[in-house]
Amino acid sequence: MNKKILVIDDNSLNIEILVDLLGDEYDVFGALDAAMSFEIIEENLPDLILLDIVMPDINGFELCQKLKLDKKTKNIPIIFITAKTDEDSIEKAFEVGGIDYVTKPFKPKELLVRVKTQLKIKDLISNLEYISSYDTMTNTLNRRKFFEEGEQLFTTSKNLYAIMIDIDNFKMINDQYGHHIGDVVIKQTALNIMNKKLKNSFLGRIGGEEFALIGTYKNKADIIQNIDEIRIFIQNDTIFTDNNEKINFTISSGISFFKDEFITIDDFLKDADKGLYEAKGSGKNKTVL
Ligand code: GH3
Ligand code: MG
Ligand code: MG
Ligand code: MG
Repeated sequence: MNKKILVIDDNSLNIEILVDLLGDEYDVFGALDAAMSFEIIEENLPDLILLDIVMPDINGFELCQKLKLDKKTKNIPIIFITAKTDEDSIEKAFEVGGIDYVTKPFKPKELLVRVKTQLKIKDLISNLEYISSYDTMTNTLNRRKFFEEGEQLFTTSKNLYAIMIDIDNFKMINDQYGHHIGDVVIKQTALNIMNKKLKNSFLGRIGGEEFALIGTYKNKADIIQNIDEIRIFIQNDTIFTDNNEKINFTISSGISFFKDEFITIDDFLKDADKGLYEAKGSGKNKTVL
């Protein structure tokens, strides 16, 4: 799929020139003012923005500032493309969050390579963000990111639940079938939790075969029912080894609902962990509140 570039310029001729230049390689959208650019962004989040400075309603500096304040658009690289050549404008462009500055009349090849370079850097940053936030084996949040997101939720909401999930007798699976199959079991567990994942929640792999969920609820009973449905689904899900041997396995979970006495997210998860400990001690393959 082509990368998307949004050109924001009050002069439609300037937009046409840039569409001609970039249109072969990229999907180029044009907007004549701020209102139109917000409409386009809503429908088609661009990978990069080329932004004029002098425009009648909101000027390019103000628009850039706005885009950098919005969570949805703050990571889109913005290259200013303008007839203004004074140093103050160049300085301001970078201060408001622009990543590059090109003056009109521009050199077409130069603009192309500048665009290409910024798109490449954006890809690299996205990859780094992914690697630093996700567990690559299961595609769930890694421990660090789970706690970061969880902390945020913990400080902003009260109608929260936390769930600790642990695969039962996992060591036996590793010992009997080998680490490779152990990994498959972990991946399959993550997939099954994600597929049935409770809405408005974060799922993280916080240990070897241990997952945690934190999220907001409307109805406590629904949460308990959902996690128990996941438990039953996993119990009935079969994995096959390379020799077509069938493997079935189970999980245990502990649930906690937020109480004012929890000062930190660790207190909250510890309470969920108590339920998990109880589930393990009373025969496993259980969900305990
Ligand atoms: P219980 O039912 O009480 O949870 O027992 P268990 O055997 O599942 O629990 P325990 O926590 O003692 O064992 C977890 C094992 O998971 C220990 C470790 O060697 C293994 N492990 C940790 N990370 C990985 C991994 O990424 N892949 C595989 N295959 N094994 C892992
Ligand atoms: Mg203009
Ligand atoms: Mg275990
Ligand atoms: Mg464990």
